[in-house]
Amino acid sequence: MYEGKARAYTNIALIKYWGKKDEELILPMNNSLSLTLDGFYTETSVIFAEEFSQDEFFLDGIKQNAAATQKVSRFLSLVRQQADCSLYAKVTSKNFVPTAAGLASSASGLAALAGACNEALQMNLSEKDLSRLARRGSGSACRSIFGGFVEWEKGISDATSFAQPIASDHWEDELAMIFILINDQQKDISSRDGMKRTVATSSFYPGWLDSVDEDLQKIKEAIQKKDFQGLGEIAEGNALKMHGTTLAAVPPFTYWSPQSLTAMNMVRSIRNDGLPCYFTMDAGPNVKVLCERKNAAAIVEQLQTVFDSGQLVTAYAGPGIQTFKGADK
Ligand code: FM0
Repeated sequence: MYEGKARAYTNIALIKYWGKKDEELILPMNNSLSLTLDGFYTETSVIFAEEFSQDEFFLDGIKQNAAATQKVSRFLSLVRQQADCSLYAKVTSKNFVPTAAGLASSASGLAALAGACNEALQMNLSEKDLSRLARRGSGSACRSIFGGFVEWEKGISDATSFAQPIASDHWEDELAMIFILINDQQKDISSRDGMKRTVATSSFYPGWLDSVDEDLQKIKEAIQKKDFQGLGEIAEGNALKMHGTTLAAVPPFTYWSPQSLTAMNMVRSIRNDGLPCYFTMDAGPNVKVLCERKNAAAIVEQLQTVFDSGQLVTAYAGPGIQTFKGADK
């Protein structure tokens, strides 16, 4: 029997990963850059044992169905191949999120699974190789191996596509991200399906690719200069461009709900009133507000005039993956 456990924190991209050039290897069309957060994380234990006759996946205490287990099982098969192991596994995951508002993230989930497997099977992967492995589970997971600001270099092959931390002199510790949790009843289009449809059909997608390298360059300069306005402007603009591409997909779609627009407008108005803050959004209606730590409480207070306090969660920069011996049973 081989067992291991890992905890990985979620990350939010300031320059988005949007589109794959290789679906199987999960090689992205563009580099992306994220901030790992302390607020939301996944703890995953894995046990490989002779006695198992199939892979099993438990999430927050509930045994998962075939579809959810298949994604995990596909990843486990990759690990088995790489570690030369033929045993089935039991995977037990717990998502630590402040509320049940659809914040469970594939980034923290697949990073934690990769870390737990690395520990259990004594694969002794370097952080770079662990990032490559996590990438195969979910692209954004490769960034959750590291804390703080992280860049995913798109690479040209499995060997060259991985994330790395960005030197920042700990500037991220002075920042915060406020989550505005928006629950609408709309059925979600997963990021995987959404980006695939966009790459295949959106006439705006080439425009995305044309400008993303420049955004990346500028945001890295802003990080070096600790220029919060620069960081926020680039991040907000980049998110809007990503979401713009979905409107020209065939069939078109959007992740925005009316409440997302309300939130975006509020961020602009709080900013115009003198408190610097900027928004970003991913493959869902939640809005994330990037601000300086010293202003977070005042911004939350403003947001509370429209949103319930239960919809507002403040997170700060978080650490890289942590691994533990043994497993939760
Ligand atoms: O995080 O198909 O990693 O850079 O969150 O599993 O590789 O779930 F929605 C925007 C994340 C995409 C931007 O995609 O996709 C970002 C997004 P997978 P992911």
